[in-house]
Amino acid sequence: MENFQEVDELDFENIIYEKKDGVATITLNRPKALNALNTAVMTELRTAIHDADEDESMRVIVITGAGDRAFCAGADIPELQSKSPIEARNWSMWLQMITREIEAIQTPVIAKINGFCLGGGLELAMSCDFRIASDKSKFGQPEINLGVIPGAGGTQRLTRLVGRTKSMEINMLGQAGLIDAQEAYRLNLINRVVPVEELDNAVNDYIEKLKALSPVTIGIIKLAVNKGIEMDIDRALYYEAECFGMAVSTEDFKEGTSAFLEKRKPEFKGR
Ligand code: DAK
Repeated sequence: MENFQEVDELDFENIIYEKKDGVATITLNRPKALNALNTAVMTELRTAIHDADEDESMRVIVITGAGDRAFCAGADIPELQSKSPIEARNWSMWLQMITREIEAIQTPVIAKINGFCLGGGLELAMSCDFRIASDKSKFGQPEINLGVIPGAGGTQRLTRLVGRTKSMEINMLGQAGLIDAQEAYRLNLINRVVPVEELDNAVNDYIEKLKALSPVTIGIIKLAVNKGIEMDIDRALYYEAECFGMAVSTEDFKEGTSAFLEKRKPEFKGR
């Protein structure tokens, strides 16, 4: 879509992008605006995600927020206010496309949530494969307080994750419906909640476990889950069987089964 070209990865101004030991970390870096998402942030985020996914040495992507107050407080409200209805629709479709890309790429993506996770920020986190949060985090879809509705999956992914009862409450009550991390965990919205000082360790724990497994098989599981959930059960099970066949065609399948039979640790190559 026009105006949303990719940027040179070296020119990042709104995110911090680091690649180290197989982990690509993307830090939304507008702490004074609680890391609100504007077009510049999202453009850079998208470029970084693609760079990380195309780099075979990167086994996990972590998305987090700068500072100690927020993962992301949602779409940038001044930018949101400036949009015409057609621009807002295009913007919405573009943001939705990025969340779909996060769901479709092979590399597993962890949202490391360290504070407010609201509106478009929660929508971004919900498109990730794992959500690990500090106990200080707060979650919600406060768009209704602005007279608008979630535009990047808040009414849809939230419903799929927590069910209709709580999705309706969180979406309709807006600011009054914010929930804390314990409640988010109880509702299945996040994978883990830990004291803030243990957040790095909790994320590293997931990273180490993921790095020990086959990246191609992880990618196939992502597709099976994310595509299958939108299908009726017969089609979804058939799709799972197709994915299963694809997994069996990999070198990593031969390695995994051989390692088991030879009573040794597998060495997956991602082939
Ligand atoms: N955008 C821009 N700036 C923001 C912001 C945001 N979403 N949230 C906070 N800030 C800024 C504040 O304006 C303030 O800036 P200064 O006044 O210091 O310059 C600074 O961050 C610190 O915020 P507060 O002073 O308000 O801090 P408090 O601790 O008092 O309150 C809060 C924290 C998170 C409860 C509060 O800041 C807040 O309610 N923020 C707004 C949260 C919100 O409503 N989020 C939803 C935004 S709408 C779409 C796709 C997606 C979406 C919409 C359409 N399509 C593409 C069409 C998504 C929409 C949204 O996410």
